[in-house]
Amino acid sequence: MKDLDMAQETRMANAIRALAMDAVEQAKSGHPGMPMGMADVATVLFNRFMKIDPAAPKWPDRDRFVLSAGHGSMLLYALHHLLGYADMDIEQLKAFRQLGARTAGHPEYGHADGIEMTTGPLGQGIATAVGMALAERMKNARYGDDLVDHFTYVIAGDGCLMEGISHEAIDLAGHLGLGRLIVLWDDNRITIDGDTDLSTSTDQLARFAASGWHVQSCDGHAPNDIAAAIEAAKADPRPSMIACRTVIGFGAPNKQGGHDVHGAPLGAEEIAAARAFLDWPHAPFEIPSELTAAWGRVAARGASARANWEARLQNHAARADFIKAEADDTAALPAAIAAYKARLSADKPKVATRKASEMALEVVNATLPQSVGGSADLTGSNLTRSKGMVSVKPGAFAGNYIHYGIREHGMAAAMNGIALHGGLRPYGGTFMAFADYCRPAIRLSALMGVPVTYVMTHDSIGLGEDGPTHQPVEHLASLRAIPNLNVIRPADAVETAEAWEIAMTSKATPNLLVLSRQNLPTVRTTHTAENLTARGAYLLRDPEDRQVTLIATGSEVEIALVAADQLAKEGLRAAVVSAPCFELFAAQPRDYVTKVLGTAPRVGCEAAIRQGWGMLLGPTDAFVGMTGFGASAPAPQLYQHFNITAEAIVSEAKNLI
Ligand SMILES: Cc1ncc(C[n+]2csc(CCOP(=O)(O)OP(=O)(O)O)c2C)c(N)n1
Repeated sequence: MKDLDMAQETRMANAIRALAMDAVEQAKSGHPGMPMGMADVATVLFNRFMKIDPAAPKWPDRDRFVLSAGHGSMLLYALHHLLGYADMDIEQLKAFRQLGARTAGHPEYGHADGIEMTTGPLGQGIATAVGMALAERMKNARYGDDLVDHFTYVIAGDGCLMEGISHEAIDLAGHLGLGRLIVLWDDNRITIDGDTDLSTSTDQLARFAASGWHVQSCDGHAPNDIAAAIEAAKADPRPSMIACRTVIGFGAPNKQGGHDVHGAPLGAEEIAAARAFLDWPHAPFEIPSELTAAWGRVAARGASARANWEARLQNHAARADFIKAEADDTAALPAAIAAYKARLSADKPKVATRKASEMALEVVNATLPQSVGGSADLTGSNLTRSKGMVSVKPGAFAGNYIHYGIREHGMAAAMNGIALHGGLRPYGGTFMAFADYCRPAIRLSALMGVPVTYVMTHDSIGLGEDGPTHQPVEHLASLRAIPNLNVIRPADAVETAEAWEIAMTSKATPNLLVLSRQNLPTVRTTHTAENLTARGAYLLRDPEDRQVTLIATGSEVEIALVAADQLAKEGLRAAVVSAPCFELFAAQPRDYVTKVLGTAPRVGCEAAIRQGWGMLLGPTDAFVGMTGFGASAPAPQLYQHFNITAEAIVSEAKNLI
């Protein structure tokens, strides 16, 4: 960069330091240490490299910046204020961590423009950034350098690198050779408890290098050193990690370098000392116009890059396709699924819902070019790969199927990153029992409201001989406990098709499909154009003047129907409700819910624990399900052994009538 005013760049960094210490002081809570320590690195990154336009925060070809060390949120808010994001005025910084402010304790996706993801749970940022960098290469393979050509930068701390998820992420990025991913590690050798030598002695550079990364170290307070490292990182074809040696809380003369500056306000005395040390005479929250202008030049550089990009898009042969994918246009899917459903109701296949899912994916993937599949090394079991899908491989990103390896957590975070990047819609599979391995990333999908689809097969004791380690029992309850997550457990091929329609048209809610290993008959033998699964629960059998209501999900709907037949033989009238998605049912109008549930006593049936059935069953209603872990045996024997049978339902029903 020509004519770079080095002294001014230092003052630009000090503006971040001042805003961070003043905002934390005002809030009387927060973390000044990390923003003050990384202020020089962040300033060099944004001042000399970042391609962003605060006036168009969603511009598709912008560089992505992920603050993986989310506790240092004031670094991001200070940057956004200085860069001139319209929604980050000084009042927002004064209201740091207060109700209704955009400046939440940790950066939250959707709260303010330019926040690329929610961070705070350490390790999620770096792992999500892998998905963003992968999406960039996949879109680049589709549209070329003219439309897709950007970097993903991450600031990560010791905490992010200690978390297990970082291993999965680093391994995957190194294998795929995601050269557009650059991680700036805040190597300050401090965590909350004290020095890092209390708890780690890993050679991080060697670790990253072993996974195929390009690694360097720099002095995190020497701007030209930082810049040279970023230049070299950009030039290298491998993903890059730069260990930035920093002093936590740099600028607070008596506290810097120690863990006390990590997560508490500096206090008035130390702030005064810092002002003197940094030669920062300005009042709290006051930025001299010279520095506002300097930061403004970063935004101006981005605006001109965007204008050039817009011009290229205007004349590009793939313009319409690109715009459609960016908008995540799913308008064609409902009609395609409706036609497919009609065929299913006529054909009445008896297939596992994981197989039905594979069949539905033929329709989904033929209709939505933005769909990107994958599995955590269980493709043949999850049945996530429809015909004609092409594997993504190192150096070959034109495909649409990702082999995430045995990295469930890394997969889930990467899918968040792909969805957040935009232009692609990810789904990925594993065994339902291993939903626990990716739960923190599923929770973030829900919190951020990104429409990732989780394909969780082998959903109960119905998987049989693999035994209790693989048989989910409590997972449905624990996943249903996550707000803004649709947990959908379809009963047959028709409901599975409907579940896929919900998942792939969903805009701000992740969906988790819970699918059986064992074959299930088609219960929806009469075609309905309406997506009944979207109702959450509906009457599958509705006799006049019912005496009992049997409610079941997934593979247990078949059992409930047999039970209703047995009751009918004894002259007893049982309604049967299929309830594939409790969350969607809870969102229905009250009169619909009342109509479905009726006033007769109810028996619930699900091969899982009862927890979570509170909306469907009252205290005097009955439940046929599991109360503990499963066992290793063929599935039919397990259903008998655990008494999840039509006879058990009949007996409970008769007790209640
Ligand atoms: C998964 C997770 N575990 C624990 C925490 C709580 N926590 C926040 S910051 C932090 C220490 C992180 O140390 P480091 O990354 O070195 O940050 P620095 O002290 O340099 O700011 C911890 C344990 C968290 N946010 N996320």
